[in-house]
Amino acid sequence: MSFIAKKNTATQRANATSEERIALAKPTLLQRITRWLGLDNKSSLYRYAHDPRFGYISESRVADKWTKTTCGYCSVGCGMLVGTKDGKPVAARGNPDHPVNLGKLCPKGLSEHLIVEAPGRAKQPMLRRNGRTSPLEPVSWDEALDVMVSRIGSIQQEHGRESLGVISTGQLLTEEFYTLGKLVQLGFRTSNYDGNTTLCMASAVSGYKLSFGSDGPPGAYADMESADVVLLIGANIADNHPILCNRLRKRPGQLLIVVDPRVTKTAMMADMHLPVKPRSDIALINGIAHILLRDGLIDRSYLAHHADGLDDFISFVADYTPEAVSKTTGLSVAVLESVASLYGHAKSAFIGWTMGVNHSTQGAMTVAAINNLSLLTGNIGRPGGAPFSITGQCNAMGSREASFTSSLPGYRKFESEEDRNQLAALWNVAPNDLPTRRGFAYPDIVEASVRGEVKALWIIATNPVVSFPNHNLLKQAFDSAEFIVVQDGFYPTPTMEYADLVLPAAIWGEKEGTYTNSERRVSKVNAFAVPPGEARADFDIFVAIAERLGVRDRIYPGWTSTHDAWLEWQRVSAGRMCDYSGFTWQQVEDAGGIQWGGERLYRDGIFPRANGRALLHCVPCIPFAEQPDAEFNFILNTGRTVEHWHTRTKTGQVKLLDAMVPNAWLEMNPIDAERLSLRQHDRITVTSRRASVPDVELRITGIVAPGQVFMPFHFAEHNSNLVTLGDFDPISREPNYKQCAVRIERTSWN
Ligand SMILES: Nc1nc2c(c(=O)[nH]1)N[C@H]1C(S)=C(S)[C@@H](COP(=O)(O)OP(=O)(O)OC[C@H]3O[C@@H](n4cnc5c(=O)[nH]c(N)nc54)[C@H](O)[C@@H]3O)O[C@H]1N2
Ligand SMILES: Nc1nc2c(c(=O)[nH]1)N[C@H]1C(S)=C(S)[C@@H](COP(=O)(O)OP(=O)(O)OC[C@H]3O[C@@H](n4cnc5c(=O)[nH]c(N)nc54)[C@H](O)[C@@H]3O)O[C@H]1N2
Ligand code: SF4
Ligand SMILES: [Mo]
Repeated sequence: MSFIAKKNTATQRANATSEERIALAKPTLLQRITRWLGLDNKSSLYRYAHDPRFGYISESRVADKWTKTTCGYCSVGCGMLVGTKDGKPVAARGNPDHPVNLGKLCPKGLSEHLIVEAPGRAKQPMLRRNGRTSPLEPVSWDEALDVMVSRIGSIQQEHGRESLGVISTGQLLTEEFYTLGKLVQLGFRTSNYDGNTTLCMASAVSGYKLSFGSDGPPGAYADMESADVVLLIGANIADNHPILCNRLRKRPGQLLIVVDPRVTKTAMMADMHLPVKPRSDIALINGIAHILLRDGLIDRSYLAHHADGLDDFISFVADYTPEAVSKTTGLSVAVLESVASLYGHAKSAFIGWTMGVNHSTQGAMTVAAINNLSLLTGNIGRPGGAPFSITGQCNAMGSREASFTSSLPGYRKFESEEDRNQLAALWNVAPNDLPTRRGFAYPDIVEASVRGEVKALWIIATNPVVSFPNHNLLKQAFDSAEFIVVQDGFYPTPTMEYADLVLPAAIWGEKEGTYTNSERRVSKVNAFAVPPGEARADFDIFVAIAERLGVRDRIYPGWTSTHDAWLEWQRVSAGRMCDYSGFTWQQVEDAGGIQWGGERLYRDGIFPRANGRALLHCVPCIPFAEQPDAEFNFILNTGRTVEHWHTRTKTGQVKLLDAMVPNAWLEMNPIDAERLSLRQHDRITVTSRRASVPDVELRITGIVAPGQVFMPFHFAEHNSNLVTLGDFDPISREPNYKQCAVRIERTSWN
């Protein structure tokens, strides 16, 4: 290049086009470095980095505008900056000023901007004109909404209002949950409204209510950071809440104890890993309580002032001797003694849990048992001491607080006349317009549809064909429903196979409002892109439906944006535990999120039960229902991996993530593989009493113990929920996703 530049005359340079002029010019230092690094447009590295097949477009990271927002994947609630260039999203970065993540993001967050322009977005309403066997055809919004309102209207007229079931999510804005709740309650007037949060956090909600009288995670991430001992039970944060790992070990001498049947990445980080037998956690917790009582490691003064039930509890846990608990859990007596001693002597102890606890027919009671430990040692309401449910989805908290899943808005109780009267007054409706008890929970909506009681389903931002347990039952429910609407940001999704009508929705990045994370922190979510095609924000869809139902002015007076919903939600939540009235959108954005209830709840030891005291529960450890036997000799555990989000409608479209984990696998211990003469990467079939999943890749690994296998639930093509069990917690109605009996064989193709 420099040679050419020298040879050219001044005239040549003067006549050259601007591009030629650049070529003729002597390369700048920057250009030379660029070429040396292989980043100029002739190098193979450059070509690779600009080939859309690889999904990595390096040049495009140079943004001309950065928008502050909150990550739309998990409940950690990381603050981020999304860079756009000429209006197109090109980069995502952690917001260094956000208190949750201080500039860090995990791989999903770092690539989240790529989902907005992914090819698989839903762009227009689609309708089947002649029953489920006819194709989905594009229709106008007017026709789509007219069909929806008239079909649901005639079904409700014939079979009653409760024949409509609504299944929503933990992934909308709080403002949208509030808006949807009003529509379901006062517009469609059905109480059969629940969501995927029952597949997820319902056990934590029920467990908190059992122990403390109300939902509401008592602790905060700061407690995880400052605790002497952090006990994580059935929570694999290294994969599923990666940025929370930054809180650990900041404090010198902090001990991390992880309870998980698998040697997860989180277990690998731990000072002590307790590889308990599946579902023996209650025995472990009761066993720790037994030792604490025996050794006088309890906080008698806290218990005397703030908790009931100690005498019954003492006699109940007498049977949970270290020897008995050792048998049930598979842990040695020495390990049990040492864990109890570490927990009991800690100045502050934090217990975090997630789906290894909640996904069980004893989920709610396991949560109550965890709360027992915190109460016994006074580890609640003070720095470092907390029982703490680590939430799942970005706004599962908002759905719990603002919608009607397990309570009326603002954690008001259906069964409380005072709560109903208060809400009716705020809404300017008659008190008897509000139901006196909650409707069907998600699995009960499904079962009611199988029975023919629920005839119309409206499914919003969830993908049950992949995520609901025991798929056969769900299929029966969908087959017998007369009319199914699926409202989703992507198209097609597996659930849309059953949809009569598809409503295309805007997603994260295209909407403005708030999410609330695991530690009750309300964070601002901002738009940096416009929805593709004719997709509309869920809020706008709800308002348009209200308009057609003729209730818009009554339920959304003067509302034009999610901010109007926010303002009303502030009034409705005022004075409640989840009080949003003290801060504005702007304040939330400026502060990088504000925690309702302050940093931690129950600082004064007063609990929202009738007498103000918490309650210790006697929780027996019951073996799980489907134990392995000669025919189905493995226990199947299901869960997640860091690269993928749930049913992969989002991460499946991010090539960088999808290429890392492109297909499902099954983990099996080398001892079992040898016994079955199976080799690494063999294709195997997983069979339970309900169904088979063929052609899954085998991973032989010590991550799982002998007799146990693990499979991710992310893959529609290898759907683990064909084989999982349709058993639900009697209190929370949460599914038992983590244990069922299966057999494993090499896939045969004849
Ligand atoms: N990358 C990624 N992150 C996510 C998600 C995602 O899909 N992908 N989803 C989000 C959501 S909605 C949720 S709910 C969370 C879930 O986050 P986690 O609960 O961490 O996820 P899981 O992998 O379902 O299950 C956690 C662990 O429970 C263990 N377990 C199974 N049985 C038992 C048992 O009997 N006792 C004990 N103690 N442990 C057991 C499993 O071995 C597994 O390691 O993650 C959130 N974050
Ligand atoms: N076997 C097994 N099954 C499980 C679990 C397990 O551990 N094991 N975990 C369970 C748990 S904890 C959970 S939370 C569930 C999750 O299960 P799902 O809720 O079914 O999972 P997602 O893939 O997150 O589905 C969300 C859907 O909403 C769409 N979407 C995203 N954003 C928007 C939006 O803004 N508006 C609209 N309208 N749509 C949007 C997405 O495209 C996607 O189709 O799975 C449960 N299923
Ligand atoms: S940890 Fe969760 S909130 Fe943070 S970047 Fe990753 S997915 Fe997003
Ligand atoms: Mo979840």
